[in-house]
Amino acid sequence: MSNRIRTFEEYKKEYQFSVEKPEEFWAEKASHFTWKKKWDKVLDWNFEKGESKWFIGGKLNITENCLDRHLATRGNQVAAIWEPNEINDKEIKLTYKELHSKVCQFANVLKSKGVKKGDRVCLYMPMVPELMIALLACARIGAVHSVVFAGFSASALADRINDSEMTIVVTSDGSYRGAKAIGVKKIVDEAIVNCPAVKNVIVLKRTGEEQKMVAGRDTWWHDEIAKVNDQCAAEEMDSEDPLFILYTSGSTGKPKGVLHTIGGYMVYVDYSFRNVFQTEENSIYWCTADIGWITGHSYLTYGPLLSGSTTIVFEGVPTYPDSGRFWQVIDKHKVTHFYTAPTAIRSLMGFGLDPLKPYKLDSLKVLGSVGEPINEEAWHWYNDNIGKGKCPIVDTWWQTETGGILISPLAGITPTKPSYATLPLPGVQPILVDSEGNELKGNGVEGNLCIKFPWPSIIRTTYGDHERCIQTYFSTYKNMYFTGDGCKRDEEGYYRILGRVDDVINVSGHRMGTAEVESAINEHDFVIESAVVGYPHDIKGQGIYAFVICDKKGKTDEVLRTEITAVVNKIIGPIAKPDKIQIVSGLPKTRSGKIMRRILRKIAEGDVSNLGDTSTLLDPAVVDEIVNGALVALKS
Ligand code: 7RM
Repeated sequence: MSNRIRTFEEYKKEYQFSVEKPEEFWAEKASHFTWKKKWDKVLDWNFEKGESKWFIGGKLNITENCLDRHLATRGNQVAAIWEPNEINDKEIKLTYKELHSKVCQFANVLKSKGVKKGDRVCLYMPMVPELMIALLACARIGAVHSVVFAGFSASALADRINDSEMTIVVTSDGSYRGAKAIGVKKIVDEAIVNCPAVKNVIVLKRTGEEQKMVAGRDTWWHDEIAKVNDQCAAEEMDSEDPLFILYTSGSTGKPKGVLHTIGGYMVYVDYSFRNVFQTEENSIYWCTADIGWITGHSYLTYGPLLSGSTTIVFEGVPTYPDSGRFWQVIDKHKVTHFYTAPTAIRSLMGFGLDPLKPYKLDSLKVLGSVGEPINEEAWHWYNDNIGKGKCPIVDTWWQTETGGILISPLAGITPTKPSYATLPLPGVQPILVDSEGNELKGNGVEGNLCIKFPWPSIIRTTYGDHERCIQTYFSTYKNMYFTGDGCKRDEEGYYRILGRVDDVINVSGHRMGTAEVESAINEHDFVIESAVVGYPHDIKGQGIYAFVICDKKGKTDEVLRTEITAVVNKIIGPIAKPDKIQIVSGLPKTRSGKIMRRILRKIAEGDVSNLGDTSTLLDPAVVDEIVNGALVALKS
């Protein structure tokens, strides 16, 4: 378990070395793994073409590194603990040996369905151990997993299945989340009506709710595993073969399938996990993210398993049966490392300190935050009441596209600073630029955050459309990866992420393109045009504010709002539900027809005193009408 930085001095040395000799640096990190064949060359890259290749010619299987490699030393150690939704239901613990056996078993099921190396497999499942098992089973046989968060609607699921041409879906009958049982399979059924290529659906029994099984297409997980054994050799994969596709929202168009490859992702996720969290033998690590997001891929599944830790898979929600659930789970399993999102912290803060009283929280050593900027108030509450002032907080900045954490403190090793992600990890070269792409040198500057040199888990492509990958990430500023985030480097050289500078909003740590929400709203028959912006929200970080022009046909605003909300639910899912919908008669547009979002953002924020110059608008009067309507909407 070494291979960890242990002092601030060591960090500085390692950082320096990683910039001077990146290839030597990463070759050494990669040498700690099991390779079937060593790489011929560490790195090839060309940002103009949006290309990065790592450990070229290397052959491996990531599951041998997550599982087989540990069997001799920690086969009987618990790899994963599943904590169910119901507080009184029994947890499930899987040792490395057991997880290995279940992964091989399900890998054989996938093979029996004809799934081959390179095929894409859709996983649409709740937080059950079988999701982790299915994910690793794909990697075992060289299939590419694409997990779709089970909160997405049938139409969002169908879009993803079709975009990456998936022919098999693994799902469950239903799921439990808090007091609710949700039908999952029926959403898959609805989606597949529009996915003619899907030939197989494997259904895990979780809720026992009656299912319509389509003959020749749908089979039960438990029937399938009964037919196969648990021996499955790991497929030999190329370092640059795809490992997974994960869809994420951008500022334009439909969500993109971010593609990561095996070797570089493995090396970076393992290195960043060990160093950021500083786990040790016997650590009990809990990341509360859903496996359907990148955090659940990198730091609930791959990172912890690569390093031989014990990782918790939690099925429930923070507020069920009551708002002490997180703290109860921490005490129950003696969690040492706890990684969650600012939105969860802010929402639990709202319940005061009473829910904490029954719990000691004395097993905790390290706290983490991810997904959005953590405001100072939430940082201090987390630090004082959960960490009791003794646990370093790692505020980890990264993205689906970066694969792993790029800017963060190393727990207990490098300094922390409330609301700052602080310093780049070794191997990461951030650069701040102005809107023309000029480097902002020195400290005490603010600009757009780019990365000027590749790291091993950088995005390889957007599935099926490499041009879009180049356009989105590598063309805004020449020879740099553009993150889409604004960032400040303070007088001491610490980085503070300021939020998105593009038309992406971050609602409870979930990324959403305003264009995506608008296009869902526009599906309502009466909607003529819409404009969506984010606005500050006490718990969610950002809320969704939609300005909508409708042909009302006698309907009231209230009715229209309800109907529009239902349409968004249907097209994307509940996570994209607008918090405010204001029906307007016009939108502020320039003479060339561009919506002035800057003005709408200010109105949504409630900052109407200073809307800037509106004289260039086609119809300046529309602004007054929107402002008046907004004052009413904001009070509601
Ligand atoms: C891991 C994840 C990425 C976007 C990113 C930022 C925001 C994430 C932080 C953060 C401030 C953080 N992937 N973001 N972490 N902002 N501080 N520690 O969230 O692809 O879903 O989102 O999230 O804007 O660009 S993501």
